[in-house]
Amino acid sequence: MTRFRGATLLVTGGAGFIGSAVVRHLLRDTDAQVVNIDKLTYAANLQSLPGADGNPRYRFEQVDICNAVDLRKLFEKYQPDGVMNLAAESHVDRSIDGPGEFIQTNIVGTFTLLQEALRYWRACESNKRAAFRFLHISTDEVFGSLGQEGLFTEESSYAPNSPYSASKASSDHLVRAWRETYGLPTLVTNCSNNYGPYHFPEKLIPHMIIKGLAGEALPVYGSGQNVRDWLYVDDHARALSLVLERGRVGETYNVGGCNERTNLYVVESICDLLDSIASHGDGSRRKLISFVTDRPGHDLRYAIDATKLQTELGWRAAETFETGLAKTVQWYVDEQKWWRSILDSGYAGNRAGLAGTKP
Ligand code: NAD
Ligand code: TDX
Repeated sequence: MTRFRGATLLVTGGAGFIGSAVVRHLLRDTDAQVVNIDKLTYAANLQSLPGADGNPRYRFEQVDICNAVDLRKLFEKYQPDGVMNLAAESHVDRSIDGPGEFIQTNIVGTFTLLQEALRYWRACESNKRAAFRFLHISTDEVFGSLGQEGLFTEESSYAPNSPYSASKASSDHLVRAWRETYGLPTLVTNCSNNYGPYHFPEKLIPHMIIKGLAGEALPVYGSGQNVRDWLYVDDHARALSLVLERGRVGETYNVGGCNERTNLYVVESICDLLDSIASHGDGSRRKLISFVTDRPGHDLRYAIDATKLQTELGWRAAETFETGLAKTVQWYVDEQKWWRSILDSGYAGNRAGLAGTKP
């Protein structure tokens, strides 16, 4: 292993779903020194980083990315070679009920992090300044909704529809502006829906696995015909370290696994996998599917063209949707301690996001 040898990377949001996959990947597959900066919101879980604490290449700092003073101290203390910004409020339904936190963390937090990175970067000696990278992790939701045809490319225009995606679009624009105006060496990735182990149970796939295991109703929004393009989280983590290492400064890269599926297909697949792994003696779990009120402003379809990442950086997804989903369902069956502790600490799995329903 020689990747990132001698390099220190600040990873914000490293106790979240994708951030923890990035931290696990960096510790397992590279030589990087990793500093996990996380405020520890409801979505964070340090149990998602087994073994990290004992690793001499790992440090944890409980810091809010909106806090400039604290961030400045971290830049001074660690003298990083790169920043990967994954700290965010990430759940669309929560953004409908309470957008304020999304504006704070996703926009003000990214702004604050950019300012402190810029201040630090300007003071670096020339070799360090030339090698420094700021990678901002974003979503395909900034492009809005596709119709039945077409794919999002790096040239797609921004048209965010939810408070969440609007806050992410805003942060992407800030990152671009800090590059164009101040020369900060930034890159942006826009990825499709992730799934895999350590995913907070409010999101579609873990929500359905946990409800399905309990034999409870499986709430599919609207007709279930909305399409998402699913990517196994470890494939995303590998893409991010590649872009940080070899991506061209100032560029954006789309990340996706060519796995378009309707929500109904996803939920039916989970039912079938659960039936085969953990039969509950009451017939197929497909009977539990229940169509409920649609999400306000529900985007119809997302689909990513990842050609640029594949041809420029040689990235390929290792998992298909079928292999990744089977692994994921098995993980939730085996690792019940991880998600039961989230339920025990008060997460009730109730429906969110109806506040925006139009009159
Ligand atoms: P997550 O909600 O699981 O984790 C977010 C993490 O950020 C948590 O650990 C939380 O404590 C931390 N955090 C929140 N506010 C913070 C703050 N002010 N300061 C410091 N830490 C803070 O989110 P995720 O699914 O891992 O998403 C990570 C990033 O990837 C986000 O930027 C998201 O927009 C983007 N993304 C997610 C997906 C997906 O499918 N989950 C897809 C594409 C892009
Ligand atoms: O109970 C549910 N029933 C249902 O039908 C839930 C929780 C979701 N859905 C639908 C809504 C979406 O069409 O499933 C789809 C996926 O929903 P989420 O898991 O909430 O993800 P999504 O809104 O697509 O956003 C996710 O992918 C892009 C992440 O949460 C974002 O952070 C990321 O940017």
